[in-house]
Amino acid sequence: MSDVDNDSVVVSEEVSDALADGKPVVALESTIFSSLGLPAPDNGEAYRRCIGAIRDGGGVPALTTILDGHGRVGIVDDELERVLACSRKVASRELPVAIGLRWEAGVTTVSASLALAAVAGIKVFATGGIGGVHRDSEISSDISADLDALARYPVGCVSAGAKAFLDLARTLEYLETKGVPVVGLGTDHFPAFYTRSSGLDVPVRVDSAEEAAAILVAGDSVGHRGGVLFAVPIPEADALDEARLDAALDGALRDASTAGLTGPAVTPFVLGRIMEATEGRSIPANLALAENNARVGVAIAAAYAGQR
Ligand code: PSU
Ligand code: MN
Repeated sequence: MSDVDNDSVVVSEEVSDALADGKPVVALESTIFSSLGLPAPDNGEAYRRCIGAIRDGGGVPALTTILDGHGRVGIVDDELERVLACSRKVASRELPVAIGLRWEAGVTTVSASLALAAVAGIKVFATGGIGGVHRDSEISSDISADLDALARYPVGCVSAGAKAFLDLARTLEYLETKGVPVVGLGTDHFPAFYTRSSGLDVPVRVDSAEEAAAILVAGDSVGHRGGVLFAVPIPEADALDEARLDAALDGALRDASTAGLTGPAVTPFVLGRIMEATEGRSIPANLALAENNARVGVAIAAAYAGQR
């Protein structure tokens, strides 16, 4: 392992060698692979498929997480079980807490992962779906830290949009306010995670990894301070039926409100209820879109490495 700056963030040897050699590297979050994101054994399966897609694309995966009081970028195989079993959520605001107080383990959300990727100098990050503006945010004030992290860290984030339990129109509005480019990859519409379209337009469409990478390269050269959100629809064959899903989402949100949950507990609770309400159909869809995003991520990272 080699250190970045100090030993707060430890970048694995494989990842730091790849970065030094200008090879494509794709950062991943760890919450999606923990019990907060997917039930076992699907979480391990999701991880293996994402890693496989990145390696098949000629890249190096960099899982971000917290272990033994360090922010970690890249793990070795025998550390994986600790990550999969962890349920201590680390968003960007918990990064200083987890490292400063030497938490034994923590799983990073999109916001914390973007922060760690930026520290390590990784330009591309892939996940399933980002957090966003919650439907009741005018009452709860619940807006995911993922959105501010996208505005802050100079990393391209590949996601299948965000789940429709969020207010996607206001999520897009917030990203515009914060100056985050939202780019549909092969689509004119912002995807809604399990379904290919939310019905909302994306402001920009590209049709290749090369074009996506060109936006990142240009961002570097004009001093664009934050990241870019690349929105990739779930593959057609894996998409869920929209009507059935809407019923599941409404039930999940009602249950969350009855349970009186707030803060970081909301999203994992709603995810769990959606899984139950779709009788598990959401899981293969989730794995397929995460793998697809990892595949797109490595293509963008490779194009970025080539253009720089
Ligand atoms: N959306 C999903 N699956 C997930 C998450 C979101 O479909 O696992 C996780 C991600 O780690 C994301 C986090 O960054 O939830 C957002 O949580 P919150 O809404 O508390 O910001
Ligand atoms: Mn929240």
